[in-house]
Amino acid sequence: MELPVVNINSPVEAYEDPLDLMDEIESLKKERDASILAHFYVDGDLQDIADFTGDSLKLARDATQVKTSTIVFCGVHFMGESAKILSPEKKVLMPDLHAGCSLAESCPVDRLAAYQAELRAKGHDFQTVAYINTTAAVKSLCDWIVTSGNAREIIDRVPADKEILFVPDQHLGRYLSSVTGRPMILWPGSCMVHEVFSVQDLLRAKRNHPGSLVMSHPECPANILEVSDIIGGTEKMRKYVASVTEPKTFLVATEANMIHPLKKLAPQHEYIPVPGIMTSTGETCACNRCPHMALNTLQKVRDCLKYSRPEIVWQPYFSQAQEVLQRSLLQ
Ligand code: CIZ
Repeated sequence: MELPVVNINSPVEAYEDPLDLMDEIESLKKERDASILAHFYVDGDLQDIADFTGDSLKLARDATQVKTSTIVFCGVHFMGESAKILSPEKKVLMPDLHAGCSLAESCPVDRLAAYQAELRAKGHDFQTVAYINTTAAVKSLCDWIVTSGNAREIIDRVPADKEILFVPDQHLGRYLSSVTGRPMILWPGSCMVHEVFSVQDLLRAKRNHPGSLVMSHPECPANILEVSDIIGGTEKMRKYVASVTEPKTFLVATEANMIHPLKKLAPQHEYIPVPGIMTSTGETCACNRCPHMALNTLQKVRDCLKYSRPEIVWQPYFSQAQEVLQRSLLQ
């Protein structure tokens, strides 16, 4: 079979009918014995064709349960890595291996190793807790992995006599420190999507929609969380809207594709994505969309099934990351 020439500098795909692509994907899935896993932050069409949708905690667990020999992971690179690490016997394909994560990039493995050594040399006795949005190489240097869905529970497992180094999301770390009462040494990373919400715009939107509720992801900075009614990861957001029967307006401060599963689950409500703001110009922008998640498209899902690539390939440091991921997410 002839492989396509991949030009990563040319993101524009020739138009193909989405319904035709969906049919093609359905038959390729059978041919290749594959299941599709899709994160809540990818495009709604991809969530609709997926066999499993969820946050990274649920998808990591789903990856261990799928019956097929191949997984196509629609999300970002660290999620595909976690699926491979927890299910090494499966072939894990990703529509686009360039789908990275600003948080993961903010914490390179060599800088973390140097910082841990510096803290130890200064006499700190600590455990390292990493948000799942990190590379597998970074995970291999950590004691615990948390997701937005299990963070409190995992932090309770860190012995009380140990300090906590939390990487890489300073906002999530600060929030977790406030709710658990555990002081933390924070790595100065942040998510490019959650960092850009403007508190002024949010307060204006709240005023324009009397009775609305602000629902924010804990990756948002403290000034956004302070004016929020509900703070939680994507699974918590879903549970919350499903528990409210009376129609409400929710102002949602997270990746805008999250509106798709919320609408599907609880269509009685109105959901308004909080816009991002471009700090250089002060204008609102579409930066509440993650550019990495947006690299996942129907065409790329079809192509990765057709050509069985690109694939997450097992790396030597995955074994160490496997231990910490299993302990944190599966036990
Ligand atoms: O845990 C995840 O999947 C992320 C990155 C966000 C969320 O809350 O689902």
